[in-house]
Amino acid sequence: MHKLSLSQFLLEASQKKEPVTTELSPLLMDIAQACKEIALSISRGALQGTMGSLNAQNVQGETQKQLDVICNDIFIDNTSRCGLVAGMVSEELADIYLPSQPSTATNKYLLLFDPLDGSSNVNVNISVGTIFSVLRCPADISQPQSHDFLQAGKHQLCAGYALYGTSTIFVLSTGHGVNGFTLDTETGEFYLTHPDMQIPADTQEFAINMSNYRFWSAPMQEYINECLQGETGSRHKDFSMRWVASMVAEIHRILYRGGIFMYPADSKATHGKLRLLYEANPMSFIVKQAGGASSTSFQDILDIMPTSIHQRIGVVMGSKNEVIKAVSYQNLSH
Ligand code: P6P
Repeated sequence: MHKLSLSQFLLEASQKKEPVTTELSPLLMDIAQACKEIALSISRGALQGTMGSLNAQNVQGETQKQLDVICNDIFIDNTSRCGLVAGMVSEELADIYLPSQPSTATNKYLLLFDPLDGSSNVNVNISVGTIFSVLRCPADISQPQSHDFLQAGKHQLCAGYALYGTSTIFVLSTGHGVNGFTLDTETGEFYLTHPDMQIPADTQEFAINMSNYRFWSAPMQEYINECLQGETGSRHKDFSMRWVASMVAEIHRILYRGGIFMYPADSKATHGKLRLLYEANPMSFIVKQAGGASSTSFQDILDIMPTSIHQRIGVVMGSKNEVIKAVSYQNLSH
C-alpha cells in the first residue's frame, strides 16, 4: 500500500486548512532533514572518530561529547534557512541563539531543542534522540531575548522528536494528534507508519532510575513499593520495569504500548533532572496529544510558567490513569 511521505502528510494538512501545520511546514521539513543528517552522523561516529568527549562542560555541567556539538550544529544549520525562526534555545548552548539572517516571515517562531538526548548512550549503541518544541515569537519582536522564550508549555504550537534506534522514527504533533514517520534509508524519505498514536490509559510498566530510591519523597517511595508488591499488594497486578536512560526511547515506548516515565525532583536533584523547555514541555505536549497525562507530581507540566531557559523540573508522564494514581500518593497523609 502507498505510504504517505512526511511532505505529502504536511501538504494534506494544509489542504485541511490546519494553519499552524501549514505555516510551519517549511521548518518541519528542515527539522526532519536535520534529523536525517544527525542519524547518519551518529551512525558513523565510531568510523569517523567522533565518539569522544570534549574537555568542556555544557551549561548543564555535563561533559560535552563531540557528537553533542556536531548534532547541535547540524540542527542549527538546517533550521536557520527557512526564515521562520527568530531565535533558538539549545541544551548545548548557554545563551539563546539568533540566526544570522533575521527571520523575514510575518509570523516568527522560537525553536527550542535538545539535539542529542541521551548522548551518553551513543558509545554503547543504545537509542538516542532529538527533541524539539516550537513557540510563537511575541509580535513585533525580531530580536528575541531570553525572557521571550519563557512561555508555559501549553502555548507550544508544535513538538516532536526523532528516535535513532533500530530504525529512525520522526514523531510530530502540531495540535492535531500524534503521528510517527519511519525513515526509508533507500529513498531518504520519512513515511507515515504510526498514524494517530494513542497511549493506553492503563499500564503495568514503569520507568524510573531505581538507584535514586533513597533520595525520593516518601510518597514516591510508597508508589514504587506498591508497584513492586505487584498482585500481592494493593495494586493487585504485577508490574515490569524499564530504564533505557534515554527519555526519547522511554516516551516512544509509552506512546506505542503505554507505561509511566518518572524522573521526580528529590533530595539529590531538588528541581529534578530533566529540562523544562526542551525536554519536559515538548514531551508533555506529545503525551497529552496522544491521550496521556503529564505532571511534576504537583501540577500539570504544561501550566508551569518558566523562570529560566535551562530550568529543570520533576517529571511524571504517560498512561493517564497511572499518572493520576502516582500523583495521588502525594496527597495521602504520611
Ligand atoms: P540517568 C539523558 O541524559 C536524560 O536527560 C534523559 O534522556 C534520560 O531519561 C535521563 O537523563 C537519564 O538519567 O540519571 O538515569 O542517567
